[in-house]
Amino acid sequence: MNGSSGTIRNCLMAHNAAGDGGGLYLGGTYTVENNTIVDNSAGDQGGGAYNYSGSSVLRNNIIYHNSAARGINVQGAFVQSSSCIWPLSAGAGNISNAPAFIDRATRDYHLSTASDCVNAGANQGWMSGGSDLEGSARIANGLVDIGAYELSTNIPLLRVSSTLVDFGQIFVNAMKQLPLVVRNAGGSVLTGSAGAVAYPFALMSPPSFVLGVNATNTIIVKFEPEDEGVFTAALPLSGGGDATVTLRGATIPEPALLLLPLLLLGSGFRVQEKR
Ligand SMILES: [Ca+2]
Repeated sequence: MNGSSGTIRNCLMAHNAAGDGGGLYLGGTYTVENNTIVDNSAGDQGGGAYNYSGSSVLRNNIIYHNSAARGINVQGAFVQSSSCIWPLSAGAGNISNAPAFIDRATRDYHLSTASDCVNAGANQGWMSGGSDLEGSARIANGLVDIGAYELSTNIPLLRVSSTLVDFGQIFVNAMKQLPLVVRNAGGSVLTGSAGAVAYPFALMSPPSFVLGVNATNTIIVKFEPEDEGVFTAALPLSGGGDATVTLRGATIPEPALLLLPLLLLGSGFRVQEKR
C-alpha cells in the first residue's frame, strides 16, 4: 500500500517474499495493529514490514521470524508500541522475546499459554465488542493479546519477574535475600506453589500462593553458603502453566586469605626498618 493512509488490523501475513517489505509494504501514514507478521522474507529491506515514506504506527503486532538483508523484521519509519518485535525498540510495552506460538512448524500461529504476548497489548476503543482474526472476542481476560489471535481460554497464567535470581558473590557464612515476584496474567484464580530448593538456597516465605487476576506475590529466596564455590539450583513453580527459575550465587574468598599477602608485605617493611 503506497501513498495513502488507513488501518491494517487483525491480519496474518506469513510466508510471503518481496524485494522490500516481505510481509507488508507501506508508503504513507498507516495504523498497523494486532497483526501477526511472521516467516516472510525480503531480498533487501524489511523482512516483515517496510515503510517507504511517511511514518506509520505499529501497535500490538507480532513481527518476528522474518528475514532480510537490512531490517530483519522491520525497516523504515514506524512508531512502535506494545509489540513483539526483535530487536527490541524504544516505546511503551514493547517486548522482544520470541512469541511462543502453538506450532510454528505447522504454521499454527495461535499463542500458547507460555507466550509473553498474552495480555501484553494495549486495549483500544474498537476492541470493545470487536473480534480477532477468527471472530473470537478481541479482548479476553481483561487485556488484549499482541498479534492477530486472542487466547480465549479463561485460565490462570503464571508469570515470573525474572527467570534468573542472581545473588552475585558473598562471603562464606554470610547471608543474602532477594525477592522473586510471581504474577497471574490469566483470567481466573491461580493456585500455585514454589517447590523445594537445594542448599545453599532456601525459601523464606510461604511456598503456596493464591492469586486473583493480575495479582502478584513476592517470594523471598535466601542464599547462605557454608562452603566456597559457585552454586546454582532450580526453583520450580507450579500452577498457571508452571515455570522454573534458576538461582545462582558464588562465594568470595575468606577475608583472612585476602589479608595474608598484605600481612607478609607489612612484615617485609618492618625488617627493612630494623636495618
Ligand atoms: Ca487477552
